[in-house]
Amino acid sequence: MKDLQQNAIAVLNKNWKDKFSIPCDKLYPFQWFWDSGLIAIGFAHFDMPKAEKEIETLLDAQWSNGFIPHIIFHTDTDTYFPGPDFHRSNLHPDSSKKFKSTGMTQPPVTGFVLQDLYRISKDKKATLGFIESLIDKVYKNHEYFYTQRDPQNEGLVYIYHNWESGTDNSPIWDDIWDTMNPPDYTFERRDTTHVDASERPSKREYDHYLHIIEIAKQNNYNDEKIAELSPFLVQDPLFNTVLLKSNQSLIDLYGMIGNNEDKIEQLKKWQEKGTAAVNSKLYDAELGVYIHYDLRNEKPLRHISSSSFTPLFANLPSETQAKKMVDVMMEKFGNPDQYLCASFDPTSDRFNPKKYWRGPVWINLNWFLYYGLQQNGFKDIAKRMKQDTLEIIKKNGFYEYFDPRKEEHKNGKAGYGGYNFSWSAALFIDLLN
Ligand code: 9YW
Repeated sequence: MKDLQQNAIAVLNKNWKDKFSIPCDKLYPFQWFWDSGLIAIGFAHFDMPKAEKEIETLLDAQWSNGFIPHIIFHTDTDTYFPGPDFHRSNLHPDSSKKFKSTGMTQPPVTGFVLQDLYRISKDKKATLGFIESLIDKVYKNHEYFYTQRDPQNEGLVYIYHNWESGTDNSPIWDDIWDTMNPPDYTFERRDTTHVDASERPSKREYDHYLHIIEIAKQNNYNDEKIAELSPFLVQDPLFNTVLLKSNQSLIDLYGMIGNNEDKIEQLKKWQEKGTAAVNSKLYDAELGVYIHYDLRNEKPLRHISSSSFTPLFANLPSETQAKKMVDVMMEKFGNPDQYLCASFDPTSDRFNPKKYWRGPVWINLNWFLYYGLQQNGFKDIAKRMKQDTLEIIKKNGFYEYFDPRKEEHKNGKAGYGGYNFSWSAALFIDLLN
């Protein structure tokens, strides 16, 4: 494993571009929000200045309203579609004057990442000083979410695009696509020139993705208009868990820094309300797990995905809920012939073990679940989650996603998508240490 750790370090150093990291070569040549945060956790184990720079660069691209974009286009390249000329996020009056970016966001990992840097740091004082220098930006990002992304003041924030979820091609979104009928756009895909098309979304799926952005652009990315008009408006359990976990981290970190009582008080209010709302609105007692809610069409999306179990990561479930949820996880996803944890219910007919978010194992989701299980006292299952994660990387390398079926791993060709993928390397390092 120690050799592999050296390989992981080499992957991160190779994907480092002076002040930020790319998720992987060719397929994803820019900086992505949640990738950046998770990558910083890996760097923190062996190169704290790079970890800090990664976060500094990310926050440098923050808009004046507190919003942080999902992709920051640091360079011009035509190997990625849709690029900055399609997104045109500068239509929004508060957008960054310094960086080109998309006009959508991603799971707000920054708060808990700062706390992870502190956990890993060997020089706590210096790291706390670093955190103090930019924690207010993260607070402002949370304020953006609670004031602009919660139209009914429920304590839950919405996402307006599947690319905001991070779980971009989940079968859950099929329910939303059924409610839409976008034009048949003409465009040139780039992803399928780098990766086998069978592992990526279809042309028709891309039509839906682009259509939602067209509507946002027609309204200059105005949040109120998006809440009113976007055909995709979803309260996502993973996204809200990440926000609540980060809230808790900000409370802890402000507590350590001192003199921030007002902010702590506000964060606690968001925290209380959000926790109650996740448990009442997003918990499905019959299924025994957390699910997504379609705010546009006012209906629950009753599917089980790896996101369904992530509230463990922010300690949101009660003991009874947690127990039930882990039973469901083991019953549906825990088959000994499969690695933990498939990204979508392996017993569903929408499950596809090779296709992008429709079944494959993702290292970041396994990492959330490992810590969630561990924190909630499920030590044995946490151990299996960690061992499975390390083993699939050992057998295949640092791929973007992996086949959950063990038999596919015999010849070491069960890794799919991008290769030498940064967060797979970064979180591997964190799990090893
Ligand atoms: C895309 C970069 C991103 C991740 C997302 C993942 C994928 C990008 O890659 O989306 O172009 O499809 O779904 O979570 O941030 O690694």
